[in-house]
Amino acid sequence: MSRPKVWIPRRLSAATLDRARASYDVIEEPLDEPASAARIIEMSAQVDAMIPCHSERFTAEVAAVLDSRLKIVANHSVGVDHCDLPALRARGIDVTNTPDVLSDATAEIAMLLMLGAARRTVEGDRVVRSGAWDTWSPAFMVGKQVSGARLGIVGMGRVGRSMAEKARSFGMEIHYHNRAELAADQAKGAIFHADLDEMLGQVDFLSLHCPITPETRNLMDARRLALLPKEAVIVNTARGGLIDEAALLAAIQSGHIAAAGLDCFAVEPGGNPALAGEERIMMLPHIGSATRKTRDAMGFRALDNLDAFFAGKRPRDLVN
Ligand code: 8YV
Repeated sequence: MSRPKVWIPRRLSAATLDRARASYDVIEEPLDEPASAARIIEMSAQVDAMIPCHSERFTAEVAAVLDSRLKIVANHSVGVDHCDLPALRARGIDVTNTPDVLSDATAEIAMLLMLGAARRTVEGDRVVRSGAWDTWSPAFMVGKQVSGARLGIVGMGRVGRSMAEKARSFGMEIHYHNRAELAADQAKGAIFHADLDEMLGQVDFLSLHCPITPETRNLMDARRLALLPKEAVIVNTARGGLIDEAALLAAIQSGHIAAAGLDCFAVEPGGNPALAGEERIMMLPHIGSATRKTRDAMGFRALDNLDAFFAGKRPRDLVN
């Protein structure tokens, strides 16, 4: 029997590709940019499965014209906002994701951004690197202390809980807003707020870890940013569209928000040039899960889902 054919449009880890080649007929197309809708549609007639990233968009329009040969989209991402899940289900196409395996790597980047934004890292690096460091005083580059402060987490899923775990080791008091209150063994003392607005007034740092949906788009708009205490710090490693970037910039420039750490932007790749002149915003190019260990684990999790599917079983991470 011939082996299933799998399209891998992006440059996945070497270990992932080796394992994929061992089990499947793989069409590798290591693009350094997202595959276009036209390419996705074209490839759907040639393969039984795809392993795309969050950068390949399976909109309702794309789903409607995919070839009936394609049976499964085994994403190399935990986020599935790039996939119209009902539209793909309507075409009989399974969609899977890669939860768990990227939680620690993403929470590490959230910690990095929280610390980096609070302690003025962008400005400090620039001052030393440019040779402009010509003075020192106890009043020089004073930032905001993370240890012992209050952290609000929006979205207490796996990444949010990993962030809470790391923040606890800094003695932070953890607050969270989530669709449902967690059981005590998962909350580990974190304080639940059913109402996001109510939580915002009670935290010094805010970190976003929820998916983007029509309900959460622009979740942190001008009104909610104003609910944070003066000189709060905001961190986003989830999806750029959760924050109204113009409102964030205005809140930073007014001094209401002290700093921000962003790993994701409304427009990616590229980010928001309007934020670039503001050193109190630390920015990274969507690298939350970009460690060798996690990239291998994500690739393997996507392949586990494919293996189950082609063995006639329900993939562990089926999301539609
Ligand atoms: C990845 C992500 O970098 O998993 C997600 O949803 O946004 C990131 O972890 C990306 O999807 C890699 O494929």
